[in-house]
Amino acid sequence: MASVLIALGGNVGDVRATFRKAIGNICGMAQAGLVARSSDYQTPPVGDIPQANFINAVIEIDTDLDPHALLFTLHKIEHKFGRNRASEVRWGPRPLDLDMIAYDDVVMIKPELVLPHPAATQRAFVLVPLAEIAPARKIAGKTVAEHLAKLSIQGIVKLPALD
Ligand code: PH2
Ligand code: MG
Ligand code: MG
Repeated sequence: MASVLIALGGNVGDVRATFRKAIGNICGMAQAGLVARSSDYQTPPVGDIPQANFINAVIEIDTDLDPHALLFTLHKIEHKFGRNRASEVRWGPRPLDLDMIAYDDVVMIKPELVLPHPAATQRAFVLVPLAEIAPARKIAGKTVAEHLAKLSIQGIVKLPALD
């Protein structure tokens, strides 16, 4: 079993409902167990495109799928919830983005998949939810909490649970 961190993001449609369904799909399609799920956070959009605030969250799963099979599964689920990679703008609005942040301690640099996710350690919208569920996990040599301590968390708001 591998321990995998997945970041969820989106800013089109009912994103929190999409997250709930997408997490169910990930567990079903990746034969994965949900180990931990962060709260949902409202986050200001990062990048140059004026767009709505995002919702972000992070989950930890246990799975026997290898990284490429899991990536394929995540892309299928993004597509199911309305993501269209062919027509979307880079860094622009999207209903669902599923990014593999870390797969055990695997280091991989391939055109289709880089592990750990190279930008994750610079993005507060990933590290704030991640610090809620795995502050001591090491990514690229430092803990999540150490990476986060270097970043501004301005504008990031933890949302109350829906249930
Ligand atoms: N994703 C992007 C672009 N900008 N900003 C926030 N706050 N959260 C995201 O998930 C995000 C973003 C493209 O994937
Ligand atoms: Mg992303
Ligand atoms: Mg992505």
